[in-house]
Amino acid sequence: MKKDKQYVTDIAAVGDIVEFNMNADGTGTIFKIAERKNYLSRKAPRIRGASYRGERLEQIIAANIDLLMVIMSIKLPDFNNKTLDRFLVTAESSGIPSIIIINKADLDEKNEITKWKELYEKIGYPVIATSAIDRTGLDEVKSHLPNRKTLFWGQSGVGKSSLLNKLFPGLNLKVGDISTYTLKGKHTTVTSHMIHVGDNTFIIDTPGVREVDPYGIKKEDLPHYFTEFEEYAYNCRFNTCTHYHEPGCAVIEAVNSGKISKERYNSYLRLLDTIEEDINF
Ligand SMILES: Nc1nc2c(ncn2[C@@H]2O[C@H](COP(=O)(O)OP(=O)(O)OP(=O)(O)O)[C@@H](O)[C@H]2O)c(=O)[nH]1
Ligand SMILES: [Mg+2]
Ligand SMILES: [Zn+2]
Repeated sequence: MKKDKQYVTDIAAVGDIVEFNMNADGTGTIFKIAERKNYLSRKAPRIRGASYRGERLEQIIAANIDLLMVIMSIKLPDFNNKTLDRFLVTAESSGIPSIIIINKADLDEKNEITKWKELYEKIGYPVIATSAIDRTGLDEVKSHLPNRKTLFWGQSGVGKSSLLNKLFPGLNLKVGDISTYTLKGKHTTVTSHMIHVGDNTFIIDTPGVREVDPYGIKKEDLPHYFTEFEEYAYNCRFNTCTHYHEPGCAVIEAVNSGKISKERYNSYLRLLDTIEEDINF
């Protein structure tokens, strides 16, 4: 199996359904991985200090997922919509539905969550403001979980483990100390865990990521993963339009008239740029 899969960092991932043999010493040996209904992945992070600039491997985050909860925080670390869009594009490209959680609502003194909630709900993503401190939004989060395998994913320090501990007392997941967010690169959760929390109900806590570079997305496919572009893209003069500089671009027109948000369009351009530099294809 190791010989077959040279382009991924791990052969099996959390969420996989596997067949294995028990060994005499109590360990197991996987000999078969069932076909995945879906999986979420990204480009494996660059190794710091490495001079090698070749192809980056695919890192599987989880397999067979019913729902992705993208966890962001409004402060500590600051909310960054470009980061959020990278998570959403990754999920769209895998056909996995997403819900956005904006945590640390207790720190939202300037009421910034409202603007982002409006923007993303208009596109069609449910947004839940939460706080692991004062329990805002926890019931709403919980209402989405039954009969599903839900992945909690996001940057380090946003509060994934804290929220799960509050949702399911007794989990006792390790939570970062109060200064976690300032110590760049400190990751409290270090491996992914799937936990059975109810009848046919599973949650997966994951280690925070610093950045998400979607794996295997082609330039011409990127617009499909910004789902609100679709209805306008249909009217672009060229059907190969990348909505960047082409004349007669209906997406750019929609941005100018405020039908598509500038924030989302700028995210799109940034990602398009990243893909162009890519040497994966
Ligand atoms: N003010 C505030 N702090 C929070 C909230 N949720 C979590 N925190 C704090 O944020 C820090 C990081 O929380 P964690 O739950 O460890 O974050 P994580 O997303 O699991 O981080 P990794 O495991 O590194 O990916 C801790 O100090 C928590 O106490 C919240 O709703 N409000
Ligand atoms: Mg954690
Ligand atoms: Zn266009």
